[in-house]
Amino acid sequence: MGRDKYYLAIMGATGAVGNCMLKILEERNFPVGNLKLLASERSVGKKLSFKGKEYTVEELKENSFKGVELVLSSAGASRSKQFVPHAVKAGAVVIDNTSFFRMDPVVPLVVPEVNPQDIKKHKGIIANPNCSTIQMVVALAPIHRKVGIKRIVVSTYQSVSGAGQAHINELCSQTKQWVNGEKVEVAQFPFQIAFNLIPQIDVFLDNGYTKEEMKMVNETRKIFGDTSIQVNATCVRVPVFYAHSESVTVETKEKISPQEVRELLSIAPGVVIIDDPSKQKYPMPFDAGGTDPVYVGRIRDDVSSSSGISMWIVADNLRKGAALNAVQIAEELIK
Ligand code: NAP
Ligand code: 12T
Repeated sequence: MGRDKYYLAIMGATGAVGNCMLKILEERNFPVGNLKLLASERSVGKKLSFKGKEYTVEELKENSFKGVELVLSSAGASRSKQFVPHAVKAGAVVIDNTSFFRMDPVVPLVVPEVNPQDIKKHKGIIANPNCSTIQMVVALAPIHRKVGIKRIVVSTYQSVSGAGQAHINELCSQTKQWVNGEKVEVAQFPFQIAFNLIPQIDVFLDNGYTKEEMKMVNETRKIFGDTSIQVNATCVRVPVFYAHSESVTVETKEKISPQEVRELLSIAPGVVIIDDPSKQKYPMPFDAGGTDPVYVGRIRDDVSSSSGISMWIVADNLRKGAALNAVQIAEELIK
């Protein structure tokens, strides 16, 4: 690549991630020439604005990609399976946000702060990792490089926006129904999410873990290029609109102190430390929503281990967890 402006298409432009992509492309002044907004037939004719100009949404079809150079894709894994090969055949490079291609050995899985070197290995498709994986590896990569990570134990507190626009609307309507003493309607999540926690994201697998949890295991290994890292994840949906939080404990090969971790992370790209217990300063999803960094706080020794560190990691799942990471990959690609 390396030109002034690119013909860009967004698959799933009307969704929570697609919407955020439009915002971020605009904010970062990405060199968009032509722009094609694709979604389901339900959205055909809908107008979305980009840089003050209105664009009409078109139906995603196999022949949607003539002349398109770059595709940002977030219309679900089954749409990626069906349509991404057609985009590649038409000559486009696709940055895919769904889980469909992530573990494909010929597809790079990229977080620009961690493994930008993998971008150039692409054969038409670059995968964006899962939101929970992205924020965790941004914070852990500097520690892994310095002392080596043997094992990660993580519990996530994932906001409803991770599941899409309809789920954001459901937390909103259930909250109103509950406080007004009305019947709470459950349609998107398997159970009421307002004033509740659901310890299941995505489907269960035979090993007793969910698919979301195993994404964190396998994607972390692929991004770090290190299959020896052991990961144990528990993924929980919480009644928060934007930003995922994670309680993370790592066991390192060599001992590292909380102060050394703070020093490493204070110069790490994409990371902001908020960590002052004496002033009750730590990251929270309410503050992280709508912002770009991965926030890290509560950095402390693991009192149960001789070489462990515990921390609390928060980031906006629609931004760094999806749209921002994808646009950063696109920026690297056209450099
Ligand atoms: P969403 O708000 O539900 O949006 C889904 C988008 O896909 C909408 O634009 C929708 O179009 C479109 N779509 C659905 N069915 C379609 C079809 N049959 N043909 C064409 N377009 C179709 O969901 P979201 O939160 O934006 O997430 C979208 C996808 O991105 C997810 O499936 C997930 O794989 C991925 N994602 C990735 C991350 C990450 O961690 N990197 C984070 C969140 C999501 P309509 O408006 O016309 O229905
Ligand atoms: N189940 O892209 O529901 O793998 O929060 C992202 C978000 C899968 C993904 C969610 C999910 C993905 C969710």
